[in-house]
Amino acid sequence: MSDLFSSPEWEALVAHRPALAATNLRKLFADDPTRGTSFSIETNGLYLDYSKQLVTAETMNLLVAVAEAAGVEAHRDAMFAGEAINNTEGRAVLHTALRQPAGATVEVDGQNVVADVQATLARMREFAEAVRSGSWVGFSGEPIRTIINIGIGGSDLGPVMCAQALRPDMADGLTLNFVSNIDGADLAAALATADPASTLIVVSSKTFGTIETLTNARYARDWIIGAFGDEEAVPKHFVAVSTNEEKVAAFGIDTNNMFGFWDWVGGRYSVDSAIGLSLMIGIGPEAFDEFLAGFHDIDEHFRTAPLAQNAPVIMALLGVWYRNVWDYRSHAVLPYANDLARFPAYLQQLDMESNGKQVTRSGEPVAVETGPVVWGEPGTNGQHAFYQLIHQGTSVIPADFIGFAKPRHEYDEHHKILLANLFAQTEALAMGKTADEVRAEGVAEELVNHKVFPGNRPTTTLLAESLTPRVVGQLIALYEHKVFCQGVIWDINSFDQWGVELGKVLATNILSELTSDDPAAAAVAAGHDSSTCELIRRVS
Ligand code: G6Q
Repeated sequence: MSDLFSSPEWEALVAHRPALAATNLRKLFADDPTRGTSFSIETNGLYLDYSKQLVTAETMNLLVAVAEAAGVEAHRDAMFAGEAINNTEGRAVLHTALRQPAGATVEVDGQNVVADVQATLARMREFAEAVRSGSWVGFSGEPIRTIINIGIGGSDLGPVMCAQALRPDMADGLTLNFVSNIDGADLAAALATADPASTLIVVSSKTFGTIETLTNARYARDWIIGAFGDEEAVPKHFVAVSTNEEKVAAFGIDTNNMFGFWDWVGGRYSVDSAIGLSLMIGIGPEAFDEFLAGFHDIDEHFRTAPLAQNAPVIMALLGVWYRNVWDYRSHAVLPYANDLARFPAYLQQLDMESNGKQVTRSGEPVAVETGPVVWGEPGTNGQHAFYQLIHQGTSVIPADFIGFAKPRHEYDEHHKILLANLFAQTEALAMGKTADEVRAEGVAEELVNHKVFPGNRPTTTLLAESLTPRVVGQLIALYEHKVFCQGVIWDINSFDQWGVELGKVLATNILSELTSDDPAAAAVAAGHDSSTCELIRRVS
């Protein structure tokens, strides 16, 4: 077990809490007129304002000392160097190699993986251009108008989130749809609006063994074959993205139409690999290159900036401060950009699948609490829904607000109202409203307590110029590295996900019962608990 949590650095951090409990954000701002700028960092056009966090300069020094004691820098360097830091799966963790510029060198087992990455990117670009230009045609000679990406989890959430975030970059006349759920309603909805003659199905699955994806892909294949009455149509309407050539071939997709990646790319870290193929077709290879460049901007910042001026490190440390020292259990991400509607869901997987762990890297019980519940919705919608609890509820919920100086639409007035709301929310959360201030407004005494805002509720504001492909790449990398640093401090493996296995195994068993002649009897015979037996009986 890590001895970080009995180290002087950790003890000093914990002992520091009363100093912050004795003050508040109002006082901290009143005492230091420069606070708004001194607790901020700017990197590659991203501005991170953490002045509305419950920290002082001393807090930050203590937190950075914890990061140093945890060996964040050495772990970071090991990840970038391709060491097998995913110890429970014996793998390197090299999503950073996916966005290295051509010509860079990162070796895994003596092989320069950047050259492999660039070779795949070149094939993806060529294919994406062929589809976009109409030179790739379907079986009956029609150009492709609809792309359906079939994948789930890490093979869906990244492309779907980015496709929405980058709506203004989407090619005219191309529709991108995503099918993930094994609920047939998902596939039915996508196929209902698509014309097989002009539809390309991208089957995205790292393992090519995921039941949801393979079932959806199988039915989509039948849909294509049924439309043309000819199996020969499949190669013109199906491509695969996978690491598993054998299974792709066994499924019936020509491996010439397969785009590969590698076991050192985790599913939730794979949107910048060939898993981004549907996105690349939608936004074009140049915009996809910009997207990758955004990741690389933050990789370089993370790799080289001192810990105290390192944006993902600071975000990680603030999370540790609240999760472990203040016992705040959830973390909200609130983008003030409607096109980032799926960003919280994307981060949910990135953060909760990575850091929702109960044992250390060596398998001992963790010494402290690990990942928080991550959630969120775009502003201003959330303001009319759940912000009440963030302002006046009994739980303190640290939040990241994300905003953009310039919109990518023509409605400037809308954008000013949006930004005004963003800034108003973080100010209200920090400063609150005292009973005296409420009374001074002439509020009746019996309503005063109802109208008090406690304030002192911590937020970070992330501001960028505009929601471009490059900025989307930057934002993802920022959170990837934040999650990484927290995993190092908590001494957990952020790159495995054993917690998703048990449900998959039980579902396979229950499926065989549900498809038997007598599901209720089969469930009893299998020895399920009485609740599960009754539920199975009711649907059979
Ligand atoms: C991500 C997870 C998981 C995975 C899906 C899909 O880190 O491993 O979400 O991406 O289960 O897996 P396949 O891509 O293998 O179908």
